[in-house]
Amino acid sequence: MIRSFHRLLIPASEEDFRKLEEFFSALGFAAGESWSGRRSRGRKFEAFESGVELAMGEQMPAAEFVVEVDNADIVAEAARARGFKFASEIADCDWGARMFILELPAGFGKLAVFSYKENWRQPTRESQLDSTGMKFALIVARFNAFITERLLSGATDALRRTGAAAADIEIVRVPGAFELPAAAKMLAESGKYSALVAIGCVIRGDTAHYDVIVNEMTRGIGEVTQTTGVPVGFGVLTCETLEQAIDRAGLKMGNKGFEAALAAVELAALKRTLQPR
Ligand code: INI
Repeated sequence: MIRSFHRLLIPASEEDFRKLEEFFSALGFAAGESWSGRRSRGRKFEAFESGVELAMGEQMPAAEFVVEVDNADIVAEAARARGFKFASEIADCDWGARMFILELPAGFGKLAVFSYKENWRQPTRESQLDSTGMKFALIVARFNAFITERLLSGATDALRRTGAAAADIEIVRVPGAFELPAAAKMLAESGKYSALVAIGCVIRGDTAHYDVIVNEMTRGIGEVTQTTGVPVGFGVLTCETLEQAIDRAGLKMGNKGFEAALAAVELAALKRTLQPR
């Protein structure tokens, strides 16, 4: 059984040894075993996965050493800041990576550093924010209309910007946040909509039963998605003060209605990819 595999470099001077130590440490190799005898010493640098790699074909890196990192652009910047010598600048490769090549100190050859632009080892499903052809219902609480109307504008804006037609966006009004789950359930069960967005605003100062309303409404809205399979974007502000609500309805902290509509589009798009028509 093989215990370890290392490429042995024997620098001609202490100074070269030091330069190489600094080079490999700066690139992010983990410190390995160090050893010293009466007339010799050594130090290992480790990488998570290492060994021998065989390759052939075009566009292979012209380097004796090849290192894969998480983000080659960040490592290239760090290498430049330390004055390392580049044999070739960072650039896209036709095999889907970003790569640059460094000259090793003390004439030990070249080291290619690359990162993949996409994580092909761990494919990820990410839906496009495309609502073209989808149908939506936006359920809006009248309570705190000063805020909820702004959230509604944000939500409509998000749907239109992602491709939904104005005629495919229906607006349904309810008295307060407490009524959102029941209305969402009826609309979801109608089977007419790709997704819904629930819009409301509950302010602690306005209600002695804030926690009751918030808990019931949040649980109810979550349950609609889970029981009907129709995504419901959660565009309800639950705030301590009116000022916090204003900030989240289009001022300093964005627009919760816009965010909720994008989330609904993303889930509806995901559903579309999961369910063949
Ligand atoms: N409804 C809200 O949407 N926000 C509030 O802050 C609020 N407060 O303060 O009470 C509120 N109450 C009304 C509630 O949602 C119901 O509409 C009402 O209780 C009738 O069922």
